[in-house]
Parts: sequence; C-alpha cells; structure tokens
Amino acid sequence: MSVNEFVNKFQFKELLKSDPQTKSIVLLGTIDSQDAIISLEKSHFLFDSDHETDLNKLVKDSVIINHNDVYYWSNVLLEQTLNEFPTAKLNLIYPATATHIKKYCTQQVHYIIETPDMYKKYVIPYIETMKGDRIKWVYNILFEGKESETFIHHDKHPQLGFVLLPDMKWDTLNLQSLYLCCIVNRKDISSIRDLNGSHLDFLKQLKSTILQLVEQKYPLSQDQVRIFIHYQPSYYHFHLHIVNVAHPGLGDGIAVGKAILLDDVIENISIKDDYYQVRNIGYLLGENHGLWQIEGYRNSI
Ligand code: M7G
Repeated sequence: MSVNEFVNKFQFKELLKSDPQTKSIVLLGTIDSQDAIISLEKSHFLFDSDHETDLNKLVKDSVIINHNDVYYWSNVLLEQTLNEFPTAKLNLIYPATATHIKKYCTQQVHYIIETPDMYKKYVIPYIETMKGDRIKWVYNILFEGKESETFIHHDKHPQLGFVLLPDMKWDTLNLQSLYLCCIVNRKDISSIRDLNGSHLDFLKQLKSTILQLVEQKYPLSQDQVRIFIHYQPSYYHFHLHIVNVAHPGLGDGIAVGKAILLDDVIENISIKDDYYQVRNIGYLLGENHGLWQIEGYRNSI
C-alpha cells in the first residue's frame, strides 16, 4: 500500500501530541480496524546555496495580520513541491502496538535516579522483554538488507562492524536537520550500562570512522555534528545518534536527562573502566514507559 492509500484509509481517533516548538502533531487512528500512528512534522526551509529561492515564487499568497510603524506581520501560503520543497514529513507506524501508542502520548514525566541495584533488579529483566519483535527493524537493517539503498556505510564484521544510515527522523533533504543513525552489528550491548573499559577502542574507532564518513558524504566538517546515545533508549540494541549541531528542533531527544554525548561516554570509561556499572544514572521517564509500570521500580526511586 502507498502512503496515500494508508492516509486515505486512516480513521482518526485521538490527538496524542501537539508540539508548537517542533511544529509537529501525532495522531492515533485506525487503518482497517488496526491501530495506526501518524506523525506530521512541518518541514524546515531549504534556503542554501543549492536552493536559492526567489521569494516571489516562494510566497504564493498572503494576508496581513496587522502592522504598526515599520512592522508588518502576515500569514502566507508557500509554493511547495513533493520532491524538493515538501510541506511536511509524515511518519506512519502500522500496525501500532500498545507500546508505540504509549510512547507518543503526552504524559507526566519523572526525574529518576537509577542506582546499579535498580538496574540489576528491574531494568535488566525489562530489557529482556524488549528484545525480539520490538527490534525487528534493527535486524532487518543489519541482516536482511532493509533500507540498504540508503546506507552510507556497511561493514559486516560481526564484532566491529556497523551500518550508518539516515534516521527515520530525517527528511534527507535538509542538511541543517541531518540526522543519521549508526547501528552496530554486535548484539551484546543493550545500553550504556553494558559499556566498560573493554569497549574503549571500539567506541573510539566507531567515532572516528563515522566522522570521516560524514565529512566525505556531506559538506559538513567534523565539528558540525554531535554524536550521542540515549539512556533510556527506546530500542535496546546499541546505536548512536548523529545530528547536525544546527538541527532546528529535536524535542526531548536531545535534552539533558536523555541524550549523552559519545565523547563523554568515552571520557568516563577512560577514567574508570566500570563507570557505567557503578554509578547512579539520572534520566527523565514518562509514566507510560514500561519501567514506570513496574511497582518495585517505582517504589525504589
Ligand atoms: P532510541 O534512542 O532507541 O529511541 O533511537 P528514540 O530516539 O526513538 O526515543 C532509535 C533511533 O532509531 C531513533 O532516532 C529513531 O528515529 C530511529 N529509527 C527507529 N526506527 C523504527 C527506524 C527505522 O525503521 N529505520 C530507521 N532508519 N531509523 C529508525
């Protein structure tokens, strides 16, 4: 089915989220009686040397809101094209599971300080339940050739290899919002809690290869991207987020309490081998998160 067909069949049920900062909404609905989530995010402007736009052509129509002295403000209608100047990016999850729906709902958020003991007692068993089907898309990329036409890099070495590809959060048009995802082949790292001194060379190599690849492929220098890791991530198979430092808006994904710079991880492990095994880790957690549903976990914070 094409995206158009999915959209035509989409029966709206509920607005899950609306964010004026990222100019995005998330809708819950059904397609053929199964739950579906549609996220719509307004595209950022393509206004660079490759896309010199004639403002006359860009603004199709306008209506003044008001003016005062030298100040004018108005609503405008822009000229748009599907391939070069799209209005918005649409993401669809179908069929959507209860976990997907919970993730996108607006929810009460808590600041958690996770001790190593909480990690062992509650987080490890939780992570085990999040393997399998939940990370099927990861294995599809690594081992089944899915999305391979977009790969920037694919090294199949079982321990050291990885795939570097455009993240589904990126429209692949606007360099300013460049968002890549690096997924490692090895399956033995679920999150930063598994990282220790033995991974130091691996992480350093990963970082330098990614930066070289980005520099070769895009007109960006190495200091124009930041590489970070989420804790807690949504998917417990080790991956990195590679994002243009000029990204206009990432919501919670880049906020303190979720994003940790790869360089900080490397530094911390260099100072202390078992840094991520012995320390408490602070993060934000929504009430819909699977961990929050665990009574023992909640009681131990
Ligand atoms: P995360 O930190 O586990 O989750 O990162 P979160 O950022 O969604 O909270 C997973 C990353 O993988 C995110 O940046 C997703 O946008 C990206 N991603 C998720 N899926 C299901 C896909 C996919 O199928 N293809 C690609 N290319 N990226 C995905």
